[in-house]
Amino acid sequence: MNASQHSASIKGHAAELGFDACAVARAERIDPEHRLDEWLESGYHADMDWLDRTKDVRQDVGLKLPGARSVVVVARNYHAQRPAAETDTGRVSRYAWGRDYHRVLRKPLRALAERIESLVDGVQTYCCIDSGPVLERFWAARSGLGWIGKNSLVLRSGLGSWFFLGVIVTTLDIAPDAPVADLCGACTRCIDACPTNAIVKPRVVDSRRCISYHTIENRGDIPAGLHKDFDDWVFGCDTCQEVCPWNKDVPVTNVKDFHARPGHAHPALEWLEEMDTETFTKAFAGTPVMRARLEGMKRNASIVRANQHKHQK
Ligand code: B12
Repeated sequence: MNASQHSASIKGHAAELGFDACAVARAERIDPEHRLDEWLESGYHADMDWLDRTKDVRQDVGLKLPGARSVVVVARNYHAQRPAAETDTGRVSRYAWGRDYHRVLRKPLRALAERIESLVDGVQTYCCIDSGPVLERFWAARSGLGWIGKNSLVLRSGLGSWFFLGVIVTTLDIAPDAPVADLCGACTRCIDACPTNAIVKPRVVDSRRCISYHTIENRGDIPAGLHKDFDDWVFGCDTCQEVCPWNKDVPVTNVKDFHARPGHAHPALEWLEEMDTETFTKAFAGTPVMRARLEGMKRNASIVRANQHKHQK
């Protein structure tokens, strides 16, 4: 098999495994044009120090997998219908309504890696879904799986940005695909709609202002000046995706695990406020919400509660 046949075989298997898209890039060191250094130096990572600590590996997959030659990128649609909200509830971002995507995607991604390893003796792979030191969006753009939208998320025609990325770095030589055109055009809806002005310029998010960062990753106090702009978001935020024209008419995912569990798209504020560790674990174990921890969810619920009081006045 040659490099093009490898590509066809891998993409065929990715489709069989249920991935909605698969594309390949040549594994090269990411040059400074990527601007990770600039982003970190600007402090846009807030207190996510792990991004800074791993920046060398993030810019060179060869440090993670010596001899790396190709990067295979896959996408999995998580788009589901938002249930109607009841009163006195908060809003959870779409990606977190069901089972944790790391868990859902681990097996199929591993199965794809095994297929890659089986193509030529001695081939090695490294799999990553979100938590590994890999710049997944860079590789998605470089491989032509999609383009980087002004909200910094990867967009693909037909899928919008409602998909998770997974990456396999491999020593196998696979024919690379070409990047696709940026189709954002003159549109600035995501930048204009961000309630906290976190998109400081096209494709650059300042986490210190991002509702998603504060409600999920921030372990401390949330700056008081931002509270009112949280509106009813208790976990994550989808505003910059909801306004995106490419996100209209995206098909509903066939992954049942990503559909909303009862009460999880709009959890009752009182339920969150009064929750003890046992109830929290029972309700959210195995879902992305665990990342915020119980204290984080209580903090977020109290901000949303205060916002709702203000609306009622
Ligand atoms: C840290 C992180 C966050 C942080 C920081 C976000 C950020 N914008 O960097 C926080 C907590 C805020 C966050 C939030 C969200 N995240 Co997040 N996050 C990550 C993580 C772990 C690393 C991202 C990273 O390295 N950031 C540093 C920046 C510098 O790197 P980058 O984004 O690749 O940078 C691109 C642009 O900045 C661009 N760029 C910069 N300047 C310029 C200038 C020009 C001219 C150009 C052309 C380009 C350019 O260059 C890069 C292109 O490679 C990735 C998983 C991974 N391992 O990659 C998931 C990931 C990006 N997140 C994801 C998701 C789903 C989200 C949320 C939608 C969740 C939610 N609903 O709340 C939000 C979206 C917020 C937003 N608009 O970004 C998905 C995105 C899928 C997709 N379709 O794109 C990922 C890929 C996880 C996954 N495996 O699916 N996230």
